[in-house]
Amino acid sequence: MANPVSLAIDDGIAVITVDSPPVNAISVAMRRGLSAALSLLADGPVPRGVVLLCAGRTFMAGADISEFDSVLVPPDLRQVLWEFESLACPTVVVLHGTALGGGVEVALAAHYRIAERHTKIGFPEITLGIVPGAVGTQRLPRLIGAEAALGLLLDGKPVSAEQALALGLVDALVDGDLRAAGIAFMQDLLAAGKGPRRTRDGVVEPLSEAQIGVLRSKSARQHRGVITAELDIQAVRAAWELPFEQGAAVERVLSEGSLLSPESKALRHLFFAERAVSPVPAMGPSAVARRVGRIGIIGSGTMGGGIAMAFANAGIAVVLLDVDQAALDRGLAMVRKNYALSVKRGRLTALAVEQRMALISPTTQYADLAQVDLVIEAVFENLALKQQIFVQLDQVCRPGAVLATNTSTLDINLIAAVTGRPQDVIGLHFFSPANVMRLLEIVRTDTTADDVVATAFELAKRIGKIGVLSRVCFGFIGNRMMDPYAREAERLVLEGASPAQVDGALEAFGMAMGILAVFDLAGIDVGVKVRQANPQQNSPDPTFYRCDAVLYEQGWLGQKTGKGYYRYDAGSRERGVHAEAENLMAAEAARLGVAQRTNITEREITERCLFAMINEGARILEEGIARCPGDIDVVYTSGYGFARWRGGPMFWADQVGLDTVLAGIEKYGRQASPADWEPAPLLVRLVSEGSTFTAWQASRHG
Ligand code: T1G
Repeated sequence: MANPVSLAIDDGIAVITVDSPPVNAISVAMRRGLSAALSLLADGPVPRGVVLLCAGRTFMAGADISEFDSVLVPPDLRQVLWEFESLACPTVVVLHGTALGGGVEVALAAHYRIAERHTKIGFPEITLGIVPGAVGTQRLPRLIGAEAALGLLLDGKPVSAEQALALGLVDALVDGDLRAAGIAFMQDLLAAGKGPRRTRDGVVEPLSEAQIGVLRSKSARQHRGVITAELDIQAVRAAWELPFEQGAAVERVLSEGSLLSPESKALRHLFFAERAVSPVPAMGPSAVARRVGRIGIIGSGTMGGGIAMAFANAGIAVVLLDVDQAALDRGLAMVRKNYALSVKRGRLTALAVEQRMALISPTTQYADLAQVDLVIEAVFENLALKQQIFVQLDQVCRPGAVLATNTSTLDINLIAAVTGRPQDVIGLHFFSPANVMRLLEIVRTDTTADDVVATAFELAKRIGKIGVLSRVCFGFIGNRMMDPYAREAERLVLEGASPAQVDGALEAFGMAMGILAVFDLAGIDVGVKVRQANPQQNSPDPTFYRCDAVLYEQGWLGQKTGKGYYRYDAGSRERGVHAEAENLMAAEAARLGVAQRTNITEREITERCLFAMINEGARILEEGIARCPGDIDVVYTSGYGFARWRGGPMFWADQVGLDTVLAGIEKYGRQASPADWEPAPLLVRLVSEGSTFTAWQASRHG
């Protein structure tokens, strides 16, 4: 293991440089290197001062997360930092890039801190379900006060260098050569006769319960269902209730416990799954992204308008095409209205809105798409119409332009086939509202070229989205797995559960919104029309989506009509009981011979919905629609409101045990609708091998 830490003496000042690309994560090698450097300094002649900085694009971005699953190898960072803080000469840390988590804890143990002007500084541990573990919860409140400290820990987002300066987290901002700036700062300290200034010697003013309450409720809104916030509060409380070393011992227990929690395992799984979504590195030299300067969008409805905003927000020019001026005017008015809302909420300035609107050029002429580098078709779901559009695109777009469709159900192979350049055709499935939702399904056809896939992934990153690769099938990854999940939710209503009971169980599990409430929000007609247009996808079971059908027949289309699974007062999104609908659905159950039960439990609801979803996930994996279980988890947590602290459906299935999932599938299949409960062959096989989705994935790559 190469030593990433080097030590040099410059004019009597010791300079410790850490160099461990890509992000200087604090690994065992780094802890060893730091410890060795500190021993040299402690044992040898005392330098006048110590400067610590990092090479590369950033200061330490925290502890090495990949080491968290194994027993931590000594030396312990806490001990290293104790020694660092104990040095007899003054010490300064120079921050740059993204100084995060354990990296900031290193800085807190220095006597002084300076930061390059563009540095971001923060504690993202809460997003990983971890309490900081290198005594940050004790030093930070001593440095900046308990309220500001808890604010940073519970928020999880980094602050700017200027904010850090205002908080007293850093002492000065610097520019240019970091090493020179560190040495200059140290020389000024020495000239002014300043010596060591140990954070651990500070005192902490206690917070009132009311102050804690405010921080707690803010965090609860931000990190729903996550227990780490409460643990952070306990740790910081120890900072004012106990002496430093005892407080550090409290933090240690809380931090080590948090590492073992299911919540943290799930969040760490997602950290790596989100960084592994791109298939491009494995594709080799054929996958160099094409250059994309300007893009075209066809259709200025809700979807097209939202997509246009997503690009304009990233500073990318858009040509927005619709059939006539009236449609364009409506579309642009909607975009403007959405931006106005952001201005009202203080998220955007009026000037920024004008700059973004100026990036969107409306047109009714296909000829105006001649010079764009990528086009996204976002008209309504009709194969013939989309094919006709692609024929036109083939005629007007320049050679090498990427031609994308935002379809959510259609066979993109059939769209690609009408062009003379099927290798340039790809699916870019955005989620509504497209300017907000993070997920982008990138759908590769049988003929899409590698560099077109690479272009899509690069573009996703540029507009702040997380791209996940899917192959072509009905509904791709997300909607295809959603279908059996929703099928069970609404079948449970047919069997006697109330919509509130079904949604309540799903929300208690951790879904952002119960699926029946989602249907009301999206419009009951949307799903009904998709099923009417694709009868081959429907289950032969007579109870299949009958509740939706009942609502549709009555014209109860959800929020837009004030009635659906729930009843809504005018202008309100609050769900009320829609007794009339529940009665009609009970009558439908009677007609179908489905006995309504009063003994449906929360457990049955979550198991039926989630096990059905996981079963479909197993099929999707086996068919190669999704590359890996982690990709499915990213789709669900970033596009479908699946609780991050559950890790996504496939990770959750592994935690529950695939044998339990399979036993449930078999049990519910015996209970009713056996045609819909056929276990996926992959699931059966993994259970027979005592395996998991994670192990299956590892075996394919190991
Ligand atoms: N550990 C291990 N690997 C990491 C890592 C980390 N902390 N941070 C990044 N990587 C890898 C990442 O997997 C990817 O690898 C590559 O670096 C580039 O990352 C003791 C308990 C720093 C803002 O949570 O937020 O400190 O895919 O693609 O967009 O109390 O990475 O190339 O193989 O994301 O420029 C707290 C997590 C840890 C920071 C850079 N720290 N990292 O973003 O690049 S807990 C974090 C980030 C802790 C202490 C506790 C971002 C970034 P590969 P990237 P990027």
